[in-house]
Amino acid sequence: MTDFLNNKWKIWYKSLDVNHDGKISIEDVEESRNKFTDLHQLVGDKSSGVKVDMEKWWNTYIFPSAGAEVSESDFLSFLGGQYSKDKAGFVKNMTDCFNTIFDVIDTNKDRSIDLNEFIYAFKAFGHENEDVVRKAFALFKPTDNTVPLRTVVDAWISFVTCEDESKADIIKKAFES
Ligand SMILES: [Ca+2]
Ligand SMILES: [Ca+2]
Repeated sequence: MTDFLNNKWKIWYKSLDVNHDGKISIEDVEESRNKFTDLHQLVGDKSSGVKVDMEKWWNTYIFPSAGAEVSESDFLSFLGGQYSKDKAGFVKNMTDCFNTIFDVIDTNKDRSIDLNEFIYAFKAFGHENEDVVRKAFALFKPTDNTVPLRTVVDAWISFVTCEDESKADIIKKAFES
């Protein structure tokens, strides 16, 4: 696969290192799901439901086995291996991955992502600079501070699967701004 795609996976890895300690571990899961439920002020069953869904997501799509720490080089070779072996299968897996996490992020279940949901999701993953996140949201050209869920999910899928540098990549641009 191309350097272009490999570099995007590195950005993705960094974005999952919620506590910025250079590795992805169960601590990142704890921090992201606690921040997320706090920001949305979820309580009781709703909070525990979201926490379970988030942990399941990390265990299914990010960790090689449940809760197992993953280094950047492991992460890159894992994605690279899947990609080289079966590109269609990889795209399918990444589609499931982002459909699943955005079902959680869309807390009010209206199949769109509003500015608050967007800001809270980024904060939960350790991206606290709200000005940058607001600029990233604007790249989606929202209407009434809202973007269809599909648009945001498709942008993420393209971020982690598309090796065509000539295509505009909103997520890459967002992380670089
Ligand atoms: Ca970490
Ligand atoms: Ca929503």
